[in-house]
Amino acid sequence: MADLSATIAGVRIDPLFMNASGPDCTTPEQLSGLLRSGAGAAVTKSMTLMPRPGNPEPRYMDLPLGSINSMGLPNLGYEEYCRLLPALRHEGSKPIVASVAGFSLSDYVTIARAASEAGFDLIEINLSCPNIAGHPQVGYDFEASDAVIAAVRSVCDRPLGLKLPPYFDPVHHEQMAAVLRRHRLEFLTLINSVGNTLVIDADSERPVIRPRDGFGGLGGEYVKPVALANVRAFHTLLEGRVPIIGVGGVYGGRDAFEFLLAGACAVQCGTAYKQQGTRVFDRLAAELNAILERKGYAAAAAAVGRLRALPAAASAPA
Ligand code: HRO
Repeated sequence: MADLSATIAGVRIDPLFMNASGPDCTTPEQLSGLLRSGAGAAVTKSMTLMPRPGNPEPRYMDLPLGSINSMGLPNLGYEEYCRLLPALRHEGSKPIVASVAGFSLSDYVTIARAASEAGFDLIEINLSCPNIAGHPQVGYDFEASDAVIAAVRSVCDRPLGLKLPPYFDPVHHEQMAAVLRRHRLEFLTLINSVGNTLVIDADSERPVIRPRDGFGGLGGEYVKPVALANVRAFHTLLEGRVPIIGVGGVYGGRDAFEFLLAGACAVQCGTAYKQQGTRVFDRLAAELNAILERKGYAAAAAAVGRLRALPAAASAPA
């Protein structure tokens, strides 16, 4: 059996799989189910200052190769998640990750401080919710991101990380990496759904989800190459110094192995968890273990960032 653990800022995640903040991690029952499952950690739905019912339905749709959502941050509010934490600890010793969202700098500070004081094992600051009208994704504004990171870091004693949106141009990878180098961060989660996509049902001639005229975040197989590229870009630009949790299109052990090669040390699962439930985590671990054993890796950690270069092209005849 290969060692499937990841360690982030001293927090051991074994196996290295967890849910992505998103589907089915809002209620205490859902979080308990994750803690009792084969996942190595559980992540909460992004918590806001006040409880929210979220956007009108339909707001999530399975697609042939993934999903689209515009959930609109339905959650119980940060005070309830902080209050629930001691009871969730009774489900076992797995790390519990607080996902934090905000509509202002002061929201982020209030929630991050409370989550840190409550004792969540990791705190993941969501800078990339694509689905709230009038609130652009913070991660696409480098100055605003810098200010949020500085402010939450100053009130957060627990390991702190960011969940970033996908970037599509190397200039943006470099600009965000420059921001990240200015701060102490224990991890990055890459990537959130690909925001503001539109799926149309040709039969009904309508969008498949209701909120925001059908615009929503795309997940699943569609986004895996985007996610892998972002993991690779930040792993390279930050010289492997900041642990990365990869997310986007993980359905099987082979997908997870690709994320390890790109530079992730742990992996989250969103759409596949939504579609298959908690049993997905046992399958992911078994499949990743089989790949690592077959390839002769004693530990998942040994594969992190080990993407090989293509061999040099043969030179053209003179
Ligand atoms: O709740 C949502 O609509 C949502 C959030 Cl917060 C997020 O970060 N990413 C996403 O695809 N949906």
